[in-house]
Amino acid sequence: MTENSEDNTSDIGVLVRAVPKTRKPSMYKVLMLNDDYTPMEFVVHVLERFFNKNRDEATNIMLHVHKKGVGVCGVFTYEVAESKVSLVMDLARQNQHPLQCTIERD
Ligand code: TYC
Repeated sequence: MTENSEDNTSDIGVLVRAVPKTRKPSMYKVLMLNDDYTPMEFVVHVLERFFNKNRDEATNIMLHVHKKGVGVCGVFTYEVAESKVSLVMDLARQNQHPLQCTIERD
């Protein structure tokens, strides 16, 4: 076999897909909403526990939400984003805080 690329008479037949079969999943932001009652420390705890933020990152996000009204906790696939929202809202409800979060297509 030579290195001549136009001579494919002895090539092994390998099918190459023209288009990838898989698509990248749509991503979703989990948004945290401000309210007047949820303690700041609880919001920081939620961001550390469910969004893997360190204390400084969690404090910055919490303060952003406190001042601006809304902020991004993270970006996930739909199922993971929905699961995070459920975990946050369940813990808030258990502690009688009105904390709300929601998802938005990224
Ligand atoms: N605004 C609340 C307070 O003054 C703190 C807070 C921050 C609440 C972020 C919710 O998503 C929130 N205690």
